[in-house]
Amino acid sequence: MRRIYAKEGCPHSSKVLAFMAEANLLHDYSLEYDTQENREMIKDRYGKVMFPACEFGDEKLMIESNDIIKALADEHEIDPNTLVAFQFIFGWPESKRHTMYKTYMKVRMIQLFLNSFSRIIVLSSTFLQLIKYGTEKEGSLDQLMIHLAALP
Ligand SMILES: N[C@@H](CCC(=O)N[C@@H](CS)C(=O)NCC(=O)O)C(=O)O
Repeated sequence: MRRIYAKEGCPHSSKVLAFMAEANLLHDYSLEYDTQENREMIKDRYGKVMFPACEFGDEKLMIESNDIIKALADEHEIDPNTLVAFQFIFGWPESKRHTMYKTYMKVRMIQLFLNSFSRIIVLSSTFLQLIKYGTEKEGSLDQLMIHLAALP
């Protein structure tokens, strides 16, 4: 099984792994990490330590993340432009990626806010209805409170 060497927290490694995951190629590869043994092996074969690194056919080691993605895409006849999640995160120039993340986070915050806001509305209107129901039915808020306290 061919090996792909990745380093935790390395954006270039993440890019290759995101491509491989969405292209469904990860199961064809053994995923290796930044260990002392692997560092020495990469240095022996390539001359310097660099992640990501990917083995190809004749035990050749490919180092540049974009070259790895292109080689894998060609080999498996995959067009990286058709991979939606991969493009969403990595299909931007490096300089734009940060702005894109910030915009995404803002949208996410608004979504979360609206979500909790609507929950509060639903909860308070339910509570108001309960109070209304209680006062109409039992005639007093105290009665309702006793009922609510007795609920399991
Ligand atoms: N141009 C390379 C850059 C790769 C790179 O800079 N990798 C860093 C980690 S993010 C690395 O391996 N540095 C050497 C080390 O960690 O020992 C690519 O896109 O693959």
